[in-house]
Amino acid sequence: MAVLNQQSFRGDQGTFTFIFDENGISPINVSAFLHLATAIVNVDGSNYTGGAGSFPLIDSTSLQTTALPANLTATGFSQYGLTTEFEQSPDNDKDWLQLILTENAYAIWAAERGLTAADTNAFADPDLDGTVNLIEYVLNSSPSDPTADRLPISNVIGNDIVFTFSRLAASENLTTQVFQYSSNLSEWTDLSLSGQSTTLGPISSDGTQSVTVTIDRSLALGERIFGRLKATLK
Ligand SMILES: [Ca+2]
Ligand SMILES: [Ca+2]
Repeated sequence: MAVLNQQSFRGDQGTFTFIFDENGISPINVSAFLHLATAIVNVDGSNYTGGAGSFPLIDSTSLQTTALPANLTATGFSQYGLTTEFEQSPDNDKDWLQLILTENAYAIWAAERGLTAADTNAFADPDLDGTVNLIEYVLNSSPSDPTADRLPISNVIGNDIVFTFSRLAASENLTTQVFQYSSNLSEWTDLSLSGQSTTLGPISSDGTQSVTVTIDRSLALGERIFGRLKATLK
C-alpha cells in the first residue's frame, strides 16, 4: 500500500486486527507515509506457538505519527509464557510498529523440560496425567512424566487435616494460587496461600518451598474432605 493515513481527529478510527498463525504474521507494508495517530491495533496470539521474537505489524518508509499506547492490545500470548510489548519508532531506519515477544519464567521452565509447540500451552496436558502444565510448573513436577509424586498429600493430625506440597516459590510472580477444599467435589472453598491457614517454608536452593495448609477437621462434612491447588495466570 502507498499511504496509510490514520490521523483524522474527527472521530474516525481504524481498527487493525492481526491474527497470528502458529508461526507469526505478515506485516502491512506501506511504501510512503504512515500515520497511526487514531489507529487501534489488536493482536490475537492464541494460535501462535513459535516462541520469542520481534514481529513488525505495520512497516513503512516514513512513519509520521505513532499510535496511542492505550490503543494497542495483544491477547492470547500469556498461555505460552510470552510477555508482549509494542514498539513504534519514527526513526529513519525503523518507521514501524512492531510487537516484541519475550519468554517469561514459565516459558523457560517449559523449554528446559523439553516441551515444544502446542505442548508448551499452560493449559495443555501432554503427559495425560490430568495435571495441566501450569500446575506442573507451580509444583515443579515433570510435564512429560505422569508420575504423580508431587501432588498435595493429606494427613490427619489431631483435630486438623493437613495438606502439604512443595511449590516453585517464583511461580507466585506469574500465577495467582489458592488452595481449595470441598466435601462434595462440587462446592469449593478458597484459601489464600498467604492466609492464616497456610504456612510457607523457606526457599530451598532449587527454588522450591514447602506449603502446609491446615484445615479444621470439623469442616470435613460427613468425615470427607478433598483438597486441590488452583493456579491461574496473572
Ligand atoms: Ca500433565
Ligand atoms: Ca506430570
